[in-house]
Amino acid sequence: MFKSQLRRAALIMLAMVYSAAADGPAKSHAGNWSRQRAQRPEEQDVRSKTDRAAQGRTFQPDPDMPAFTLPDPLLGADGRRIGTAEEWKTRRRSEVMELFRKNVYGRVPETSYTKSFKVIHQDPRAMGGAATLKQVQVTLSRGQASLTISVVLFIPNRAPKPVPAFLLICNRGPENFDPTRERKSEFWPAEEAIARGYAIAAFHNEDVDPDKHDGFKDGAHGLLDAAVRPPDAWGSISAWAWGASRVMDYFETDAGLARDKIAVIGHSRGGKAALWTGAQDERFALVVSNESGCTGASLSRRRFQGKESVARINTAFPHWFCETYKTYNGREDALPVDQHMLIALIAPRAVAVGSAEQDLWADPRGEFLSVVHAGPVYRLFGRQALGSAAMPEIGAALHGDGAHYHIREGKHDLTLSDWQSYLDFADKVFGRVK
Ligand code: GTR
Repeated sequence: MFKSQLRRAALIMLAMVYSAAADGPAKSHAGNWSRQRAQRPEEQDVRSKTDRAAQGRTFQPDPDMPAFTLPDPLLGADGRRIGTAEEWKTRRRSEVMELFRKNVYGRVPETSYTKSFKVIHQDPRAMGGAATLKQVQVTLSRGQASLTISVVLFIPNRAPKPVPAFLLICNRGPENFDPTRERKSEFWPAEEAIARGYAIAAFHNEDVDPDKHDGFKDGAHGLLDAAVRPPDAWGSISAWAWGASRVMDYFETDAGLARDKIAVIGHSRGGKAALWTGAQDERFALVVSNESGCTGASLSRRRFQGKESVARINTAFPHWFCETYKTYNGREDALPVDQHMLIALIAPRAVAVGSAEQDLWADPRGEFLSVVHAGPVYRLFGRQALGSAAMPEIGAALHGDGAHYHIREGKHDLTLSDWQSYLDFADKVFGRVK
């Protein structure tokens, strides 16, 4: 036991030296996943299991793939380079946003609608007195038509208000965010968040737009679309992101929540939506993508066998993105953006990306490299982002200045250990630990 701890400490030090060497005097460090906060035994169980199996292992080398060049986030459409945060904010950011709207996620129609919030159930003694439960209906209406997003929200009772909060765009069934807590799911570990002083909320993505290709008749599209959908009309990922922003509209009215400390999180297709939410809606202070893969955090230009491609995602899920995106099927190099530019749109706010070792479909290294290549935009704001160009070892995390990355062993999923890693980073982002 003692021996293995020593070995781990040596590896952590090595990784720290390596990451510093790779990218200057960054504040990031590997291995803190297992080093920090040893106080809760149930957490240690999860972490030590991961660490035991993975100790010292790094992610596998890249398979063969065609060479590629990433578009430069700092090169403006007029050919001039962006050199300051001010130039990024006033010139380049909106250009990049527009490229993503036009070519990838589509554009939300400007149709006007009204919104209302209704707390339909409240329990100040939920979770054995640890939390207050609120079930909130966010209703968006246009004429006689409306849609309602059902939000489950727990706010910790024994924490000074207002508290930071996590909002999950839940792409699995609502049983994963059971308000009664009879069913508990690692996908949304509410007790864990509450114990750590965070509010935690979730809504089902299908409340906003059912996840099926029905010709955009139902959900938010049915509510807001014009009779003819242009080639850059929004798809379902964009609709879910829009839904997350409407939940944020409610959060801003809830005095228990710190409106400047709200994180949006999603897994896989929910992670794609979380990134697009955070890119557009600057009210989110932290954006978390768990294994979001293709057209989420991973770089589209990395094309290899076994990884999801633009053609494949557009074929399997023709309703997720705008029509124009399909013109890039098999032509990733022609895209005017790549996904590092999506991460860059979040700068200088905090971003966290997590991968799983066996989730090759999502391309873990491609997810890591997106964060690395968003670095130049973070640096305009004086932030280091990850501060390392080397992937952490399996089971470890890099908590940089503005950005986080971890890779754990195992398969495609959002697990308690992923959440613990994001909560650790949130503690840092929100100034809860040094
Ligand atoms: C897959 C899809 C991925 C990812 C995943 C999920 O089938 O190819 O892009 O979104 O579903 O959402 O679990």
